[in-house]
Amino acid sequence: MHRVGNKFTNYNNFYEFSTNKTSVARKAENFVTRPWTVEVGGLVQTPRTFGIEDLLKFPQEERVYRFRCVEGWSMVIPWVGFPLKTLLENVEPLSSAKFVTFETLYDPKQMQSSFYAGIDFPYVEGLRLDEGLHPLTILATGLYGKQMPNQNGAPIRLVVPWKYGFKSIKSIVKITLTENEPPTTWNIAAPNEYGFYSNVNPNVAHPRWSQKTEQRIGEYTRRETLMFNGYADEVAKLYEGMDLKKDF
Ligand SMILES: Nc1nc2c(c(=O)[nH]1)N[C@H]1C(S)=C(S)[C@@H](COP(=O)(O)O)O[C@H]1N2
Ligand SMILES: [Mo]
Repeated sequence: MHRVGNKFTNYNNFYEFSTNKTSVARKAENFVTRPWTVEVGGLVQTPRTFGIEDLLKFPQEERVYRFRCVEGWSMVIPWVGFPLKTLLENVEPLSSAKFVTFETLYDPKQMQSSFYAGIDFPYVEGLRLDEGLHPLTILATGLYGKQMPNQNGAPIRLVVPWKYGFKSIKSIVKITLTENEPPTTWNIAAPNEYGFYSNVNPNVAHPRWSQKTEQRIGEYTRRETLMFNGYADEVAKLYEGMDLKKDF
């Protein structure tokens, strides 16, 4: 298949394939994403395993979002997908569910496993349930009007535009609702560097660099990083009463 090839889709973080951003697309070229299922369960009324074809039947919409990696680079990406809320309502969360957790496929036969990426696999992520139900949170099945390229997390990945990119977990096979805050991959690897919330926040420096500015890929000067990546009007209320310097 023709590979979508431009600087936006060939500059990736997908450590299962490579820790070198410009090698991911080539290493993921033969990644098999059909058939594909996503098992949705845990604290829900009606656990269900969806085939990717079922998920593609949810009404798909285009969402143009800013995307900010914790490393200090950013992009603007036209995603195609649907609100995570649509999927979660379908399985009817129980009132005891407080968090939603996600897991990426880990298949060492397809994913290069001969190097140590510095993180454990399968890659896992999580959100508080109200974050997961927020209308800006989507499951993306494509970008630039095309089906999701392998390197960007085919066939379905999470996109949470007000959080650092590592929360936007790729190639999801499992979604589980839980009562307790779940472990997350980067928090396990370096808890003092990557918190559970990881909201884009120019006022909280990474221990090794400032987060006040960012390099938009393709531009020549750095931009100021915006609180909640520019989505404060929509999401700040989710964090009222929290100390975002402590609960980062
Ligand atoms: N499974 C998995 N998901 C992942 C990652 C990863 O290594 N593995 N990297 C994360 C990071 S750090 C970023 S910045 C984004 C990058 O997404 P993109 O390559 O589509 O721009 O994916 C996130 N999701
Ligand atoms: Mo990232």
